[in-house]
Amino acid sequence: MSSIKGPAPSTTTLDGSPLRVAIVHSRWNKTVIDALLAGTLAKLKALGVKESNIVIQSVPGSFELPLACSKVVSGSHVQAGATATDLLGGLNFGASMSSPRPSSRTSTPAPAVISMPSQPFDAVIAIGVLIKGSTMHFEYICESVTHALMRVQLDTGVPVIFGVLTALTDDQALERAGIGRGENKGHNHGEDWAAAAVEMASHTRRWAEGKF
Ligand code: RBF
Repeated sequence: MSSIKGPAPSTTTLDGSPLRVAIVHSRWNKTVIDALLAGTLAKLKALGVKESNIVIQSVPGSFELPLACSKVVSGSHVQAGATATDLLGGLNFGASMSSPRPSSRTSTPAPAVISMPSQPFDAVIAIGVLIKGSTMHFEYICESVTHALMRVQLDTGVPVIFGVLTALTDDQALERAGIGRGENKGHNHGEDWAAAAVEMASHTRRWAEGKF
């Protein structure tokens, strides 16, 4: 019998073309992270999100995700409100999918006119992979990260998509990234996270305008 699990398709058409999305991912369990990141990116683009409107940042582990998401959201508001002349050479979320630009300065910095994105992030996708080990770390990190990511989205009003796998075994994690070692490759949940980001970002924009 086929599984009854998983999200039903959205009842609204998903259009990512006006949206700006941040992906914040951890680097623990990199093989799985890389697959999830690829699935997320492919789906975001398939839903119309422009490459120039996707920003990717990484942090060491899942425990770092909530603060990073919070700062990325607030930084994007600073960026959107900033003038085009960046005398300080500061925030650089405009680097999009390429490598971050070094923020080093000479002693007499010339005013650099750069094109600053005028739009804060409409959604943030937090991606991490927690795999249970022999100590209590797994439980503590899962619990605190889950609660904190929820807090970030409620505090900022910007959807934070919960792309954190909490797997009991390596195989569980691999299957949820679509790269299972057995016959069943599983499903890449990154695709669902991208769709959730576009849907929640669109809803949030509409609801904020009092449109239902
Ligand atoms: N981070 C993850 O993203 N996934 C893990 O499975 C994971 N397991 C950890 C296990 C131990 C014993 C420790 C000490 C850390 C682990 N971390 C893991 C890293 C954690 O999220 C964080 O980056 C570090 O604790 C530094 O704050």
